[in-house]
Formats: sequence, C-alpha cells, structure tokens
Amino acid sequence: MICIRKACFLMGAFLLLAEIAGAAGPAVAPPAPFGPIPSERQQKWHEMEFYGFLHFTVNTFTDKEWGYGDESPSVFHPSRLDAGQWARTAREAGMKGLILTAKHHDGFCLWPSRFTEHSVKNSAWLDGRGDVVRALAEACAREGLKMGLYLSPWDRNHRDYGRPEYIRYYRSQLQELLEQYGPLFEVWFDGANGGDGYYGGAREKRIIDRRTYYDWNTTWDLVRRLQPLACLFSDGGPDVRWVGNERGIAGDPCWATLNRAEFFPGEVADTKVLTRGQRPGTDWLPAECDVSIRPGWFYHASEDARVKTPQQLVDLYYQSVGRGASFLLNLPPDRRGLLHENDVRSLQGFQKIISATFTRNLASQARVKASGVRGRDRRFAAANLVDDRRDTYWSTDDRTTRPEVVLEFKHPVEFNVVRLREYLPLGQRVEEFALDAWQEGSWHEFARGTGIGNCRLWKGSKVVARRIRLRITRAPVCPAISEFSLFTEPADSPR
Ligand code: FUL
Ligand code: CA
Repeated sequence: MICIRKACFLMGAFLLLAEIAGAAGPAVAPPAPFGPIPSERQQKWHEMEFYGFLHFTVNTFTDKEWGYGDESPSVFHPSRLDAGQWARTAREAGMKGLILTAKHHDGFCLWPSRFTEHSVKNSAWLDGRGDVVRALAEACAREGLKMGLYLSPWDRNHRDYGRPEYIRYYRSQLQELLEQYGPLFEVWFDGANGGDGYYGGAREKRIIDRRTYYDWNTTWDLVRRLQPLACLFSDGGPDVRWVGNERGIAGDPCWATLNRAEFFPGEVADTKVLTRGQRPGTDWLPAECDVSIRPGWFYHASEDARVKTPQQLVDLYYQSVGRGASFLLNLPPDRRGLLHENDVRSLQGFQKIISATFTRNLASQARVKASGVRGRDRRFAAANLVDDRRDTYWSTDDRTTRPEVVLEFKHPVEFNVVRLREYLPLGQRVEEFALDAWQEGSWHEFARGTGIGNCRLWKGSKVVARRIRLRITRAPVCPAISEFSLFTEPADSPR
C-alpha cells in the first residue's frame, strides 16, 4: 500500500515536472498536413520573398516598351555595362535574386544563341563577343544571389512564329539557357501577346491558340529535367502564379492555393481570382507581385523623375510579402548598362527602413504561454514562435482549432509591426486571427486578419503593452505557426 502510494506520488511529481518542462506524455505525431502543400522548390522560393527583375534589350535604346522585332542588333550598345553593379545594388537592397529578360517580345537575345543571328553577337557591344546572361550569372554568384530567366514565348522577330517550327526554336533556346548558366531559381513565362510583328519581314498579325500552340507541358518537362529546383512562373503556375496586376499588390487575403486546372498561361478570364487565390484550392500555387520601380518596364530617360520613393517601395513590400506573396521589383538598366542613380537612391532608402524595422525582434525577450500545446510536447511548444526559425512551430491537439498564445514581457514593449508565419509544410491552415494588447486591466483588439501563410505583416499605430495575444479565430484544423514577432518601424523613416 505504502509502496503504491509512493509510486503514485513519484509518478505525479514526474508528470508535474514534465508538464513544467513542456515535455510529458508519449510522443505525439505532428499534425496531418491540411490541403495542398508546397513542393521543395516552392518552399525554397517562399524563403526568398524579395528579388529583382531586369528588363533590358533593344527597347532600352529605342525608347520603347514593346519592340516590333525589326530592330537591328546594332542598336544594342551599352557604353559601360556592369552586371556587378546590378547584383551589388540588388544585394544591398535586400534582394535574394535577379531575373533577367534573356529575350523580350522583340526577339533580341542577350546571349549569343546558336539558333539565331538576332542577338548580342551581332551588336557592337564588346565587338559582338559579350554575353549579358553570362555576365549576370557570374555577378550573382559573386554576390550570393540566385538567378532566374525570362524567355518571352511571343517572338515578333522570328519568321516562324505561329508555326510548329517556332516551338522547336523556342525550346532549343530554353535548353541553352537551362544548360549553360548554372542553377536557376525561376523561369518566367510571360502570357502577353499582341499578335502583330515583323516576323522575318512578313509584318503581319499572327493569332495563335493560346491553349494549344505552345504545348506547355512538354516545355515544362524540359525545365524539370534540366533544372529540377527552378520554379515555373506563368499566369497559372504550375509553381508560382501571377498576382493578376502589375502594380505589385497582392489581395487581402492572398491564399497560396488555386484551382490550377482553371488557368492557362496567356488567358486569364478573371484577374481578381489570381489576386486573392482560391480556398479551398486544388494546388499550392502562391502569388508573385511584379512591378517596376518606374512607370515602364524598360528604361526611359523621360521617367528619371518618376522613380518610386522609398516609402512607396516599403508600402509595396507590406502589400506583397506582407500578404504571403513575393515582391518582384523591376530595375531597368539604362543605356550605359547601369542602374540609374535615382533608382539606386530609392532602393537604399527602402532598405534603410526595412532593416531598421526588422533587425530587432522584440518578441525574443518574451515569455510565451499558450492555451494548449500539442501532446504537451516540446516539439510543438509555444516558445517555437520566438526562436527565429521557420522549421519549428507551435501547434495544438487536433481538436483545438481556436487556441491563443500570449507574449509576456517584464516591461511594456512598444511596437507597430507584427509578423506571423505559418509552418508551410503542413499547408495553409489558419483562416482568421486577431491580435490583442493588455491595457488597463483588459484585452483590447488592435488587429485582425484573414489568412497567414508564408508571412503576414500588420503595421499600424504604436501599441504599448506588457502582454500581447494572438487568437486563432477560424481554422478547419489545429494551427501550425512558426513565428510571432514584434518590430518597430522608426518614426523618422525617409519618405
Ligand atoms: C508583360 C510584358 O508585356 C511586359 O513588357 C513586361 O515584360 C511584364 C513583366 O510582363 O506581360
Ligand atoms: Ca519557429
């Protein structure tokens, strides 16, 4: 009897201790994934968040946005092209990669393709021995940036455009790009097509069947074979989708899921669906927000005074990255082959604000208390929310779909930015959440939102409190949240 009592006592003490340590009970399985989940290449892509676009071709020298395809290669003559300056500027601005227009709609190739004479090899630049794609690949490698390429499906120069021969040409070119320049993180397939062009001298309008002409599946297979980690971008994926506008703004919410079978590259019936995504959706297909730092995609001296301000760029960051999408900001090299001073200055101002905001996470000093922890297992502990790691998360038991978690501080903290992230390998789980501050003896809600996903940023007026609470208010399954952070955007940020 005594023995049993003793054993019970010891057992109870053990359970208590284990509970305090947050590590009791038999090992519990992680939550089952909910809905579609990201592939490995998509997960890597999600970590990039902010990267640049480089629009550069004959248009830079003819002052156009869409070249007709009859431009002589000799018009391409940057006086002091320096891909190192592009990559350095991008890295210093916080970008993780750069995507170059290897060929835009005009058909001029920035690399010496074996399959056409319409390229840098017939320009005066470096006596025809230059290769912009190579120069960028080397510069990205030096700066630790990833590289992506844009190869326009529409080609207004090629005589065979509209016929099956052109598709063979297009794939041969793509193969050169996939094989010769190292790893790519993204290949960009543009849906734009205006119909008319030079087409080897025919100067006519050519209409293609957007659903069948390009036979996209065969082309995508080629990329999968040669660059398995490259994400394929188009209006409808298959890895990354267009956000439905060229203003750089994701929907709120912007679900990472979409019914992919309803979308075809170059044929978007309802862009608003791309802006918001679809829930439920059949596929993990997150949005990318493409926008130019200037009104046009290519450089025009007449737009030198119309470069977006640091504050405008910061707003775009919150409206893209802050809604779970990525921010693809276009920086068009000028006729020298350099990023213009005004663009560089704006980027520097932007980066100053972003780094001043996000370098100090106030939540890392907090004690974190959750209404529940899955199996009381440390692997799912609330402290995982403040450890600055994406691969650890807080989760609850399966039946607990509306839990809450509180950050407690010794002294009041002051912040105006909150960042939340879900643990993506388990899918997008949270549908609605709210944030509260403990003030004068009660909770006051200061924010609510729909969807979290890769990253959800809230920015508002300053909050001062010793306790901050996150409430999951709607979710079909238990949450899996990897981050709950607090930051302050300095008030004296440049405008
Ligand atoms: C569009 C193109 O027509 C523009 O010229 C630019 O390349 C933009 C990113 O995509 O569809
Ligand atoms: Ca974490």
